[in-house]
Amino acid sequence: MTDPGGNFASQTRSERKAKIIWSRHKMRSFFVCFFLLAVFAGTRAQPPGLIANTDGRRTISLDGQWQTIIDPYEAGYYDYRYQPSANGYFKDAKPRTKSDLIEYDFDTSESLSVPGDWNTQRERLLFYEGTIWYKKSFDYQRKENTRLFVYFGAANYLADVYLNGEKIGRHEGGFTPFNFEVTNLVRDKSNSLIVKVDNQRRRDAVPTLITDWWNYGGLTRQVKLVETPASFVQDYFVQLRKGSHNQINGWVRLNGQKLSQRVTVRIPEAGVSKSFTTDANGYAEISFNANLTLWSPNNPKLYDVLIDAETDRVQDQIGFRSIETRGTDILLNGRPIFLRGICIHEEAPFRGGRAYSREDALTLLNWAKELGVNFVRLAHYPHNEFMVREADRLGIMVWSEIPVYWTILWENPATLENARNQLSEMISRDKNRAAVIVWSMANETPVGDARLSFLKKLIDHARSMDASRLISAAMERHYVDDKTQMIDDPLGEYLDVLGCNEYVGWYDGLPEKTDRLEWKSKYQKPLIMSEFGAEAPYGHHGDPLTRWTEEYQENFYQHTVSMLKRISFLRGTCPWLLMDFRSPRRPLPGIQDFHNRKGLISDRGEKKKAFYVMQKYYQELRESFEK
Ligand code: GCB
Repeated sequence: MTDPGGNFASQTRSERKAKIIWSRHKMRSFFVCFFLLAVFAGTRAQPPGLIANTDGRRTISLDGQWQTIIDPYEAGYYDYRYQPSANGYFKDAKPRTKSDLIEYDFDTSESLSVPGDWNTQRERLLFYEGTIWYKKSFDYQRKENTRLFVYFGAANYLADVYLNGEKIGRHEGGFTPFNFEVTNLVRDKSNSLIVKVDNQRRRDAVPTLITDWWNYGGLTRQVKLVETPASFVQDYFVQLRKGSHNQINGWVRLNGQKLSQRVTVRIPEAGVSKSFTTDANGYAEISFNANLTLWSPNNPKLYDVLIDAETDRVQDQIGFRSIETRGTDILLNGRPIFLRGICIHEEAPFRGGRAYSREDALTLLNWAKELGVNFVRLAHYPHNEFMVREADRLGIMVWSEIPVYWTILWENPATLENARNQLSEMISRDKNRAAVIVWSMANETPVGDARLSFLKKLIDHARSMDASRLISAAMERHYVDDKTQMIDDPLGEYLDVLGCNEYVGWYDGLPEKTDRLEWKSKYQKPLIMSEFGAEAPYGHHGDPLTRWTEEYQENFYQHTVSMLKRISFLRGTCPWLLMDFRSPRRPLPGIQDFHNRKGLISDRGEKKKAFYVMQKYYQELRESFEK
């Protein structure tokens, strides 16, 4: 488990500790360890954590083919007494004499593409859940006054990372980035970077054992080396203060030996140049006024923002907008809006498997635009950074969430810590993206005290990291009589915006059932109908009451849209969902074939009849809200 924003430091310490326990020379090692811990604790002014905006830095891509070993029994990790082995595959050993016994060889093993899930790269790995070892060799020209980090966009689910036989850290959570420093381990030639990736589902993990999406394993996002100066701008938060249209509030954090520096934040196009001095921890709060063109879907204005420290400079493109609620309204830049949304899974159009590229993001987001959206719900976990960056450029508002889904172990402190860490990493990566307006804490979680206390802690944590965005969660609702749906989940009290998933007309009755339904809420808050939908494979036809047909799905949408129009506090809709996706819970042969077919578009890009029902509704909404 990593600590919020501090994965490198804590892991290095604990891993060093673990290594010592396995060593034969216990006493000597103990003193070495004690010394290292003391030195480390002494010099660690603040946790290094995630490096922000790696695209704005000098990087070397490690994408491409990686050598891999499938290890279902974890023979490369545990010895035959189930103890961590000192000579695991991470040693990347080679026989030195003709008599040496070594039972693995990365270099003659098969390769896999990174980024990419393993399931869709080899037919026999489609259902594989377990460990695969990845190895990449690289040369590196070491430079004076330069630090080096290895950065992973994501690894699903548990990653143990080694460089040149030494463990550099562990990361848990399949959808958020992490980095480890390798400055002192890297060498000029033939570095061996090895990652053990394990996607075994666990009851105490986040997500837990059951989900309605494929458990794609592997190094699913980009891997790169990031170079920084010895003291560098590690992270920054540059956004409008909540409710303000011209006051920027935030902070800058440096990392390295020279922590106290003069830092200038510049927005040349807005004529802004403001200087601050970081404290002994490398931290400075920033606050200044700026006359800005605000970011909105109609004008997704991004400014070049430069953070100039004495020893480093980082450049980013940042938009500025305000987002708040008033009664049941959602206000963007002070004006009421309706969120015309669509849910999206991180599933690749056409080729299938995990989406990971800018092209994938653009295909999905442009389909969403064609539907008429100004909003997307990126379900059910943080998507890759391209999605959020492209949404920023295209003017699409984003709901981003963590995989606290269905049946989490609410009473387990380690599960809470894990969820909190994934939340930290999501916010940490995307906090400067104007497109992101909602952080969502959970999806369809059951009402109960332990769950409420768990989610309240996540909400407090999200607000402490970012007070400027709206907090939501996709909740359930219930019947108070056969014509009334009630939203009164106690969680609603702590949210800014209510999210609600409903499937009346699919899991609950036939589409006509929606005609008689009224909706009530205990809260004077805006509602986003965060899911509703019905399944139909593209091209499967029949009459409007025959399941699995495009006509049924169309009928479902027609009735649902009429119902939605009657909900006075509704301020957003996110049908489930843009594109069909793979799911282990959907075996029906000839119809699902292990896909959830609730997409308005098939995984081949074909638009189903229901697409046009939503498109028409969004056209009407746009006209009425923008007149
Ligand atoms: C839900 C879940 C979503 C499922 C969907 C369905 O409520 O939030 O993950 O895929 O229903 O299709 O049943």
